[in-house]
Amino acid sequence: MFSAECYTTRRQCLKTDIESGLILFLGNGESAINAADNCYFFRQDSSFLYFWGIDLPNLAAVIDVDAETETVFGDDPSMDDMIWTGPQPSLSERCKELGIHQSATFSKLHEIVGAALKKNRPVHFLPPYRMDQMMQLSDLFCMNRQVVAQKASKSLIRSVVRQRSVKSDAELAQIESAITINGAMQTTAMRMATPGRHEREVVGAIEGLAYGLSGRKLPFRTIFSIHGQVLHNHCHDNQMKAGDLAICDCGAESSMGYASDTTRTIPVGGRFTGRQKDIYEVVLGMQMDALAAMKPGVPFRDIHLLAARRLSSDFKKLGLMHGDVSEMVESGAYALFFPHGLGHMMGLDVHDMESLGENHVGYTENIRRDTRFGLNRLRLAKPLEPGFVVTVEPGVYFIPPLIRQWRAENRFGDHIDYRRLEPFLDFGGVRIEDDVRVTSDGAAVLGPPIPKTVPAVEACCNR
Ligand SMILES: [Mn+2]
Repeated sequence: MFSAECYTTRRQCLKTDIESGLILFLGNGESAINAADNCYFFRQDSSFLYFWGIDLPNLAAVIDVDAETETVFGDDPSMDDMIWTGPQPSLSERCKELGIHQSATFSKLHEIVGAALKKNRPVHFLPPYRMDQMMQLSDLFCMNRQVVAQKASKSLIRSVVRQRSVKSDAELAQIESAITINGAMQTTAMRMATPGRHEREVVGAIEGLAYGLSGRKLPFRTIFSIHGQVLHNHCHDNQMKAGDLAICDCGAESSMGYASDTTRTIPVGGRFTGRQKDIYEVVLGMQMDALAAMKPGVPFRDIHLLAARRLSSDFKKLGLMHGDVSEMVESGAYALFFPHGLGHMMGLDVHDMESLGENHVGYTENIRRDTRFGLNRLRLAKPLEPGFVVTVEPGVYFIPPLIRQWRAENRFGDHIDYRRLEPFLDFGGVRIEDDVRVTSDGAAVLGPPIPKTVPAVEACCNR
């Protein structure tokens, strides 16, 4: 954990923004797999972790802005618990380490919240995303689950987003440590992507590596697939053969729960074919153009469109698209090959703060979500600020059902040469992703470099 002062300062900023009433945080509980005592790996709620620093289940916390008190609610382990879990420090001891002066049993939470509601004092809380949180809120507010979920506080969301969006040096160090692990995962995948192996052997090895290095589970499910055109492909049963192209999109968590999220595209057998190299260079060019243009004040939507422009002009050179490049971008014709957003914020969550609402995190009053296919999936569109950490993950995919549908409608027939796409129907996809920090005058890829150019990836595969 960070210093007590760090958490105290973060909570102080909330109090300044919120001005009056209670601010309620619900930590995560354990989550049963198939019986109450057999649980998934525990993951604390990221905002709870950010403001309170306690990585344990079944806690809640309240800031009383008017009385200037901060209290964590939870129950100390009983002797019966300790037989199974071993001796644990008491909640009040943990709180003291973190600069929190008050703790109370969990049942006390009902009294505190109930008393505030009776006096019509505002009680601010973040949107619930787990059923147990919804039920707790429903109990505390004596309201139906759906009704109470809609009462999440917009001003609290705004305040939390403002703070969590800008990463401190200590947070950047955590993210870089997660990327260091991620680099080992990627280079291991490159070396293991050999003909005859099953995808799951690679996945098992790199996920084990992550756990061994950080002692934490993954920030999201690994994608490792020779069918990269299926964007979130979680099937790992294919046997790889020479000439396949495998997309490896994976991440690790740092010791304090910060995420990394990188993607590399790997030639099975260690050599890209000529055609694979052509498409790979397009995607690399998209990423390079994006990285060069990122700086404070520039809307990330413009960076997305810049990548789309590079795709369009390169595809024109390859003879797969025709016409005016600006029109290909403006019309959305490019999105046949790049149907997702260029990136997202990253921090304690891989899609940082997504539980607070994507539009609250990535959009503003002035920059609203675009409805065009492709752009409508962009998670982050607003102007960049120094200290933002975002992923930059352009991709090019040949998605057979989508190509067939657009071809049948002759959609963007002026721009897309469907006849010349025919040989690419079995191509798969290419994605390249790095985690990037916005600096005072530009942007910098975080962490130690992971092989990325065609020669560097081939060299690593053959090491
Ligand atoms: Mn990503």
